[in-house]
Amino acid sequence: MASNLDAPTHAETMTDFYWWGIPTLFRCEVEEDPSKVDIGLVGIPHSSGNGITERDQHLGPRALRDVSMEYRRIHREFDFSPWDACRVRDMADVPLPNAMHNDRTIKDIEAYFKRLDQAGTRPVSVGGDHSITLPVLRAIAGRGSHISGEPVAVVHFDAHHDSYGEGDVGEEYLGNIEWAGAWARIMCEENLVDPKKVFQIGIRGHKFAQDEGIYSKQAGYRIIEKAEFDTMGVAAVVEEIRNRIGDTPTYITFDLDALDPAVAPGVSNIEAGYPGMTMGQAMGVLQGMWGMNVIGGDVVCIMPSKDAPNKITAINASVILFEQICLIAASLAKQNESRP
Ligand SMILES: [Mn+2]
Repeated sequence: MASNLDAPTHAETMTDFYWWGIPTLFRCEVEEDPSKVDIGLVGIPHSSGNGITERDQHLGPRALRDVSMEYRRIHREFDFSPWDACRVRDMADVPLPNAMHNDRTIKDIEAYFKRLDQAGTRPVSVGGDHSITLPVLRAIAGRGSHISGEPVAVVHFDAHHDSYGEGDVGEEYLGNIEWAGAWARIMCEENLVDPKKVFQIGIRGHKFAQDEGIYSKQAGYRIIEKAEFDTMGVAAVVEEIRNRIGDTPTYITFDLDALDPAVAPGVSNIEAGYPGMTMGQAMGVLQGMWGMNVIGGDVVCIMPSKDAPNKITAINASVILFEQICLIAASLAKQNESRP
């Protein structure tokens, strides 16, 4: 019988093929030790923060590990490879032993991200429902955090405000306090953000309540509803983001329902009735943020079980994650250059 002792290994031969081997986010190496990671790609398979709309949001990280394998790219617009600029690693999933209990899980997620904050590892998370953004911000934003040390700016893409509370939808949602529609209020109540530097972009659809979004308005968030976005155009939106935020540490959170259902059908709270963002509009804003001090990001609310057969929602989610990774890598590269 012929010996196959000299047969090549997977690591030696096949790593460039997206369809081969064990899927990781963007084909990155797996590394759970934050001290060895500059940008940590983290799965947060959580769905009890929005438990009655669609529950399969916890399947998001698995879907993105599959689809993003094919999207390990070099940025065409900026001729930039984030993979060469810094250590981008797949840090696997946040352990969620209380997954069925949202408010306990929010604490588990925060504890996990505090380890990243201590190490200075900037996170890019794959949700999960939108309740995951609050515990990430509690770890990396506001006074006492290592990564920012001050209230941060937030660029929030969404069809919905997610700042719901007493004035509109109610503070508690079927027994959950820190549910997927409350994070954008609580982040301000806890001084994790500078409300004048919070953008809510892409809000659309008929209202849930007469005063829907009242917290956002009273807090002073800059709300750019989709209708206003369409009047302003991408360049004006970018200009306003850059002017208002400047060098303030900035977090990007992207609910895929900000996109039009035609390009993102697999989302948990599909918003029909007014056209959502095109990928061109979303990419225009994200690429317009090049050079800003981006400290982290997430993409949330993907529903793999409702995606189209060609997985277009997951593919577009990969593209948005790639932009976030590039923005953070470029910001880290800039920081290293300016260091004496
Ligand atoms: Mn939403």
